[in-house]
Amino acid sequence: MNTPAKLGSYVLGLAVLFGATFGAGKAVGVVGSPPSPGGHATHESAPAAQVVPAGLQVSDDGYTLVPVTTAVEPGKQTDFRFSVTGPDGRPVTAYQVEHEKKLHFIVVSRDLTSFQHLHPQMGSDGLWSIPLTLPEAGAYRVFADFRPEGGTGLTLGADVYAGGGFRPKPLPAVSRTAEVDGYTVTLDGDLVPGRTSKLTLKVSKDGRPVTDLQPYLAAYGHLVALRNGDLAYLHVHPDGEPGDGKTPSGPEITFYAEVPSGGDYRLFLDFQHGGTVRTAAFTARTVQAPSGEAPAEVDHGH
Ligand SMILES: [Cu+2]
Repeated sequence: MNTPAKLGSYVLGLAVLFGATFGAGKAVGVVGSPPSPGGHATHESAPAAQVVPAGLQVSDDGYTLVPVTTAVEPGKQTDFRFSVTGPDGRPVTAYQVEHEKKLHFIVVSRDLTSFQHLHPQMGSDGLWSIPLTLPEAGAYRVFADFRPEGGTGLTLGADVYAGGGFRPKPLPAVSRTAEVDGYTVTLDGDLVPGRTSKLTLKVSKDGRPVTDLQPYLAAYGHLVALRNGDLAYLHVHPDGEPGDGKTPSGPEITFYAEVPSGGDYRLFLDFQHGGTVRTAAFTARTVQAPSGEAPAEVDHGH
């Protein structure tokens, strides 16, 4: 697949991600079809909110996330196991590799203050396992983001509990700056419900822009957006990829994202520098586009 076409389907995928792509079988034909010029023009009058966003269901399109481990002790590493059963009721063993992995596993506390992006190992029987530590007592949401061989991409979610006294934390304040391990990441751009929004994340360290980000899972950054309130899931990928001759290795990473409704979202950016993957987290509040303003221009060009 050439780059523009690939990017085009990402962008198109985003348009419907919170709509139907990763959720319902009905949208299958949409995925991977060539992007129409202007991307989201058709979307303007039909916000994606009518369809169930990804990650809210434990079972969709015949596939079910089946946690074998459902309760763990906080602060203690557990061998967390699960499977994904297919339409025949049996564990799925054939997956398509997406971003270098067959399955991406995201673990988030329900109060959105803890985030882990993991890559479990699958046995030949379709049983997945991953060493997992849930930092504190509470309710967690686990997401399996995958594409069964020959099928469409799905994100299924299930609740997992760490027993004990639970002290929920308030949603961190809205901020355009996040600090992690001496790195500062700033967020530019606004989330606009029903529209494609360009988000630019800029990484610096000790006041200097970082220009030698390392590819991580075939990208300079991975962004997961979760809606406050129900943890609806949006996995967004950056514009361009390492080695395509036009995507810089920092300090800026550009993403296109579309959120289905107004409100607060928690954004988690994974980036790699100096051999370590770190996560910068932001709380972002959507803004309403001024009426009559055209949707964000998506650059599929090149
Ligand atoms: Cu992943």
